[in-house]
Amino acid sequence: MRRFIIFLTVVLSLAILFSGCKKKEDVIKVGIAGPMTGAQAKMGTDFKNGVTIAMEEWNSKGGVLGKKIEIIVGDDAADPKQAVSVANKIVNEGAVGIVGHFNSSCSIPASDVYNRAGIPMITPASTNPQLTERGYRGVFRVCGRDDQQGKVGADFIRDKLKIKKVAIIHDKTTYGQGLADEFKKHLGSAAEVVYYGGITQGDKDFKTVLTSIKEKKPELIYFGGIYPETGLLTKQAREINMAVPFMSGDGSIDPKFVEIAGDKSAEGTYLTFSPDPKNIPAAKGFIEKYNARFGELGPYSIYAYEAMNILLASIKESGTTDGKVVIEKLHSMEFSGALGKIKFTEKGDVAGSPYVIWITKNGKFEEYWKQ
Ligand code: ABU
Repeated sequence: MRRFIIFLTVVLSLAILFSGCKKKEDVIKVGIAGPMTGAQAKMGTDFKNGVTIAMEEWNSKGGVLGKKIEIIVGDDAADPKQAVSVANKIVNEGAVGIVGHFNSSCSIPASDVYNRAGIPMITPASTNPQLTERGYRGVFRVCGRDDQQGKVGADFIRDKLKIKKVAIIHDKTTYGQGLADEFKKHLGSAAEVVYYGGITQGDKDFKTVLTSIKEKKPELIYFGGIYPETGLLTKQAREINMAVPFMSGDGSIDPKFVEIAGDKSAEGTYLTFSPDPKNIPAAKGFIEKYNARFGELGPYSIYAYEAMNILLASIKESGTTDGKVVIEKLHSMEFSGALGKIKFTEKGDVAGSPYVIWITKNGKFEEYWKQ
């Protein structure tokens, strides 16, 4: 009897072990990380929506390498510490690659985790140059960089607006301050910077800093930061009778900015961002699908969709999920998809990423100026 119980225990243990192994091999898991909660949750939701459409399209065609794709959603709440925990969790759950994160301040520390695990990471939206300047072979982005974006903003001020006095505010984050500094550097002596200083992300009342800026009579206020603060700064500037135009970057070009600022306050705000995907013929199918299912496209919805497609295409072409092989495939392939042709540089940036100036008009964003 004792022998039979031991035999049964061994058989059951092996059955459990093998059923566990089989389950592991049945699907290919991809991590998707960004702020799913908190003030910037709109961006995380846009990521998730775009990636979900890509995953469903691939799964409807049989998945990749004969396996269905599953996503592991990680919420970093735009917080660098949570981003590292989320990265570890995603790696431990067996993800073979990552689409994320949103904030550069999250992507940079999280990339240490993915690099150690030897899996590729493609961010749809983190634009701080430092992300791809640290020599990590497996770190990629499908968006541009803030050294490109800050320069276009400064060129616009100098060549088009011909403004001579600007105030510069940033949100003290890797992205916000980094972008403000790039803008300031490229502006050089073309305009006088009458104010330069930081506010704190999450604060709600900026009237003290705006009042001191008002006294310096800038012709434009540049803000390096994300839409919740851009919205409040613009709204509160109008409340203290400052009609001065605002300018910001890709972190602010979201309908939420207008919702927070109000149509009238937001009117005329300049924003740097990549060209409108509505003008890319290959993006049409995705945009229609997205609109029907999730409503208006967010700025980075299509970038998240394309990051997922690129990751899965590189796995397919590699014939394996082995991170080392997939990473080299990402470096060597040219991808043709919803954003047109994408080829990564040695650093993992997109070769030739153009920025244009957008303007806010009647509560909507439209392209306004390009070099
Ligand atoms: N690039 C927009 C905001 C995300 C980030 O880079 O922090």
